[in-house]
Amino acid sequence: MTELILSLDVLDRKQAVSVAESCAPFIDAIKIGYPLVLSTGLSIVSDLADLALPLIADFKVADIPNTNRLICEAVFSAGFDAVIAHGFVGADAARTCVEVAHRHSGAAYIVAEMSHPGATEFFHGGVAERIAELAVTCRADGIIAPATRPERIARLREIVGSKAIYSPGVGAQGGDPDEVARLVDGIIVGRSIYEAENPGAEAERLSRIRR
Ligand code: O7E
Repeated sequence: MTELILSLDVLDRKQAVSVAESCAPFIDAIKIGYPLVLSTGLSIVSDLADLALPLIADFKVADIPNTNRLICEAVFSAGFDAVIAHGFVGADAARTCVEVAHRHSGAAYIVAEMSHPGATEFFHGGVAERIAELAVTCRADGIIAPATRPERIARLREIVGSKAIYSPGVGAQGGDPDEVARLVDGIIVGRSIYEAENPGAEAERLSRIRR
């Protein structure tokens, strides 16, 4: 079954908790990134802990190995269950994120290719494929691949095999959930859910589409 991951990119703590609570019965995890953490601080993690859903830190970690280690240690100490890191920084830096995650019994996912139009400038021409190979070598738990380009997901699937592929870009960015859900392990959805009049109902609708 394809998972549904809520991308909770709202800026207000009350709204974040309210959206998460209404969606909780229909989602498999919550992805939290800079917009929410910079607005509320890391205490948002404890505010969401009662929902008992995995919390994924989308900090797209992209630094030297030592700094990546410090960031990932802070992520797992804060209570997150998984971290997202960039792979273009090289195997040593990416592997550090994976090692810290696994030491904390968590998961680490590597961004192989991004979903926005400009991503083709650098990720195409073999780079995304090399990052996907790196993710396999570094024993990452999975990769991030673009819902806006299903053909690219299929290509990256050839490289990562049964490793998880999580895919943002459904809805607001134009990706078709029906088409993408068949190719990936989880779709990551933000605005289509949290900007809906009834976020819980939209999450429920998407949860039915994916199965
Ligand atoms: O377009 P939305 O509103 O459904 O939100 C998509 C979310 O996924 C948002 O947090 C954005 O930062 C993130 N994202 C992409 O949209 N494209 C990418 O290529 C990568 C990500 C991302 O989350 O990367 C780590 C999973």
